[in-house]
Amino acid sequence: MMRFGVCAGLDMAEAAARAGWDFIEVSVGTFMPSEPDSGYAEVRSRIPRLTIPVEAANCFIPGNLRLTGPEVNPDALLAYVEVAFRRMAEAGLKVVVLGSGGARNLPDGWPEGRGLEQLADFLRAAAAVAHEVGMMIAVEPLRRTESNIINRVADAVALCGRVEHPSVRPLADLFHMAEEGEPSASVAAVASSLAHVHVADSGRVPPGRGEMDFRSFLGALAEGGYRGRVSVECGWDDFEAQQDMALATLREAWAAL
Ligand code: LER
Ligand code: MN
Repeated sequence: MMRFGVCAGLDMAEAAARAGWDFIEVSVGTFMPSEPDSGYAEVRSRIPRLTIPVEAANCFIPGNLRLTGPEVNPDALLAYVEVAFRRMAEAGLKVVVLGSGGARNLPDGWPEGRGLEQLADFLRAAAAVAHEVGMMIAVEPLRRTESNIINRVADAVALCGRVEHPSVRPLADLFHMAEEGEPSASVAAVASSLAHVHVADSGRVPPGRGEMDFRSFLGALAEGGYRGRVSVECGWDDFEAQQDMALATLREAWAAL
């Protein structure tokens, strides 16, 4: 069964619960990994009281903690990752998304091969922590305007192949696929290996407001063996007013398969 969720801050969680989403996806910053436990205490106490589970988080690594280039600091990264995973796992999360275009962007002139090696090294270290707490890391291809490395689903598949750890698997974001000219049906070939999926309607508007053929995308995922989480990640003019149609659009597309 697919689980349909929505990217939303904790302040939007109860509205998302009322609309009937299966889960929400917050940003890793919600867990304040650079802050001591005392600074995180208030947020920590809010999460168990929500009436919707928080199952995923994106924006894993902030832009100031470099993942590639000459300024990578493995100790600082590991310290951040350890706190993030401890707090996310305690809150019940299952998957964290490494988009993090700012942190992973190759500096001018930095060879792509070295950047990939640095990303693989980081992912191996982070995977060990993820594995300990029973979470997955989803490697997200981002359109070229947001990242100059890992732009296509095949790039994420290749990087995960290089890391070779069961806790690190690729993500497919329908918006980035469309921006990079990847046909939505192409996801079928890798669907069974995916850790997570993001969707939006064309132009990153809420599902139901654009031209996207969700039936064909969800059909390709299902055909390829994916049965997991699908998060809506889009811009909202009015979250409360638009989310019912967004969720209904996905559920109807899935039911029509
Ligand atoms: C992150 O999941 C993503 O898709 C980025 O485009 C967010 O800006
Ligand atoms: Mn995304």
